Amino acid sequence: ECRKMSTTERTFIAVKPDGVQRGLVGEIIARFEKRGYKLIALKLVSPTKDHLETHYEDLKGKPFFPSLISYMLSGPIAAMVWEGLDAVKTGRAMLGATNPLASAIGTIRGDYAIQTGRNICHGSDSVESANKEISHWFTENELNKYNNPLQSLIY
Ligand code: FUP
Repeated sequence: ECRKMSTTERTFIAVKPDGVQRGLVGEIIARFEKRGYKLIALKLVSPTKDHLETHYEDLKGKPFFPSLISYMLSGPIAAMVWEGLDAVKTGRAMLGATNPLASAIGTIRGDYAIQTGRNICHGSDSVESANKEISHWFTENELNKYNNPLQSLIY
């Protein structure tokens, strides 16, 4: 068995327009806070179509792409960056599967969603895409620096 060492990572997490409209921003933030992740950046934004098409550029050409973009344009998005051990993989695990019906109970989607096209949240799928997404959604200035002593014990 090949086990990867846990490393401190940053991931881009967003509450999509349906999640914001349903009042789930606080719930989603609370789960990341309580798990022990550190909040690096947070803002409510209404991005342009262009910005969203770049965010989802890997999905250009998929039949659902136009409806995905109009869904993402349907209201403000809560954009955030969380940091901590294995933040990318664990963040995805906390969100649940892309299709909420396949998401485990106890995950955000498994607890609050039933449709892929209204799956309330986004999380980066690799460290590489996290870095890309963080710089697409935030300026360097918006990425806060502070020390949290509780975060510093790493086995
Ligand atoms: P994820 O990495 O979980 O965000 O999943 P994808 O990148 O594959 O898809 C991004 C978004 O496209 C999903 F969150 C919802 C939408 N989508 C559909 O609407 N239909 C599909 O079949 C797949 C994805």
